[in-house]
Amino acid sequence: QNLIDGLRDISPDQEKKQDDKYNNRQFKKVVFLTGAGISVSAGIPDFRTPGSGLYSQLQKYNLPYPEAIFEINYFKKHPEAFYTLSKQFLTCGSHFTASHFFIAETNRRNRLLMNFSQNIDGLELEAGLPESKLVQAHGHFRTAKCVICKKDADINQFYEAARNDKICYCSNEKCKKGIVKPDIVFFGESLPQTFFKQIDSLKSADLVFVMGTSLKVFPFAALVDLISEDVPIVLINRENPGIKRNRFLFLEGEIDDNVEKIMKDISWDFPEIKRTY
Ligand code: CNA
Repeated sequence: QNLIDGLRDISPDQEKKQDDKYNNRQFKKVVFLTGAGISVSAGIPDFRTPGSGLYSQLQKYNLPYPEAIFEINYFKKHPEAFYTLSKQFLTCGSHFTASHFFIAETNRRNRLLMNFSQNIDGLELEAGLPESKLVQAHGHFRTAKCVICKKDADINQFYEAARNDKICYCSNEKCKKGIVKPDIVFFGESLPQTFFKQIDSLKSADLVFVMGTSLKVFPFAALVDLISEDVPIVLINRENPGIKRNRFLFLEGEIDDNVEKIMKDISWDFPEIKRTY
């Protein structure tokens, strides 16, 4: 609880009285490490929750194994599976959740250093987070490229093709056969440069929230090991994916309930946000 108190707004007088240790200290360089769990209440399934997660719902795609739908070599041979899945994503018209709002609000109150997200939905931006404070480690759906010649493609043409159960091919006369893929990082592809450029910012974090992730995907999962032992971590998740350390608070259970409770406790106003379940 003392940890969360460090997010409260304090007067300049109180600020002077802070000590260098963590007692009575106001956090000003907060980092969020987030995953699919923070978007579940927006109606977007995560990967690994048994039953409701995407990996439990892929029978209709006839995949050799669930991860194949996001593997670059499989995509080059069988793009239909990913295109069909994207269609489902594109039509769900999701709204940001309490977690996205909390992250954006931390930034509006000048406490956010960076949000490293594994999510590709971009709901952080919808909640008002500027792109400069968001590292989408696994890419996004805002731009697209040809998988062969890497020429930029029009993302709207990808959307159009996906909606009409077609495949979008490269417009480059010399290429033509390359399939267009949104700039999402598939298994077998490297992460965007911004991920590696921003890793250093973790070293100056004074508080880290880990929310909605099973920490199974590397190198993202390794970010937790880069956080200095004296920097507190607050985990908000249904289960602990294996974080063990001294300065550690685990808020177990539904993410939105915990995030809303935190904001109430520290008197941050937040809008009513509809949950889809
Ligand atoms: P994951 O492996 O599916 O883990 C999700 C975690 O969130 C699990 O630990 C769940 O228990 C937890 N969780 C889910 N719902 C809740 C809830 N309501 N309250 C509390 N905890 C909850 O997903 P990760 O993000 O760890 O895996 C990384 C993958 C998922 C990345 O490559 C993403 O691109 C990919 N992904 C992203 C989205 C998206 O953009 N919204 C959706 C599905 C998958």
